[in-house]
Amino acid sequence: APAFTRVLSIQSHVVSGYVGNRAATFPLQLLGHEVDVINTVQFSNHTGYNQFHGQRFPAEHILDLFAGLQANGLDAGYTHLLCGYMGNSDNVRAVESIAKQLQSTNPGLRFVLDPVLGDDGALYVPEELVALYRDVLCPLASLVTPNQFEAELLTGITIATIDDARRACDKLHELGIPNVVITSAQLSGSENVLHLIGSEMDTATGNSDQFSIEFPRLDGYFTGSGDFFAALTMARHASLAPQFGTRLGALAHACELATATQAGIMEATQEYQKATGISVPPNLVRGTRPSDMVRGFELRIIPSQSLITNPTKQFTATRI
Ligand code: PXL
Repeated sequence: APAFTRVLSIQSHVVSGYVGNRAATFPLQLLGHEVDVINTVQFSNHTGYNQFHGQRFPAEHILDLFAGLQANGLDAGYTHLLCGYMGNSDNVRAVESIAKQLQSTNPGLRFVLDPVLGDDGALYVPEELVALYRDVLCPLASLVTPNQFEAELLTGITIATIDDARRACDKLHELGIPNVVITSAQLSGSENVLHLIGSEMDTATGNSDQFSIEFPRLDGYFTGSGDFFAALTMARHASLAPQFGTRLGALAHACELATATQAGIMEATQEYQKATGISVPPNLVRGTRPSDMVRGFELRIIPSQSLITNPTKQFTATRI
């Protein structure tokens, strides 16, 4: 029987489109996990559009919703906490408090942390969040999914080679995190491919299973793909970890499956963007956004949902 998991996911909500909880909830549910959702913001659409309306919720609102769950004993069954974009230090502190309370009720609770700080050399949160994530949230996490820039910020290591990435993983393990996934790194000499680098540490023996997965770099607009990928990796790892027990290898297999889905969804999204005449400048700088976002820029998560349960691509982890 599949492991029964109940996830509390604390992320953004958008009315239209797929970022934050709107990118994370569906793949988790489709893969069989129960998901409860706390929204940190409610916006009409993601912030890359010309305009967005809505509100950021204060940290007290997030803590109040959690207190409501506690008042009814609804916090007792969580097996996982998943967090994405927090945006400010009050929200990071609220998540710290929730993670600690959940871990005191259930010492086996797994905290999956996507340390959203920025991308491609640009921070999109206040700078003080780097130290807060490193010193306050990372020590509580069982799985982290930084991108290359975030891993560099958290470790102080510039990642240009596989070996740099391995050292960054080791440094993240030293913070107390057993499962590390650097979700995409542009390594020197690898023009059109990106590397995922993962490392699973057996905390009892100190042995680690380190691996890389190469995948194609696509041109297109993929806002929310990091949120989607973190949820997919979490979902696959939650199902596989009990099967692997004390054996290493669950993280690598989870990343193979998550990458296969991610690559398929991104290809479908790119094909749709091409078919609808949405042009991607050939010299698009990753992280930049078009001046007139339309619905067609959103990830094709729903139309290509079969790729979540049954990815058609196959990726294989190489031990490094
Ligand atoms: O992680 C992407 C994301 C999450 N939440 C909100 C966003 C974005 C990207 O633009 O605007 C509100």
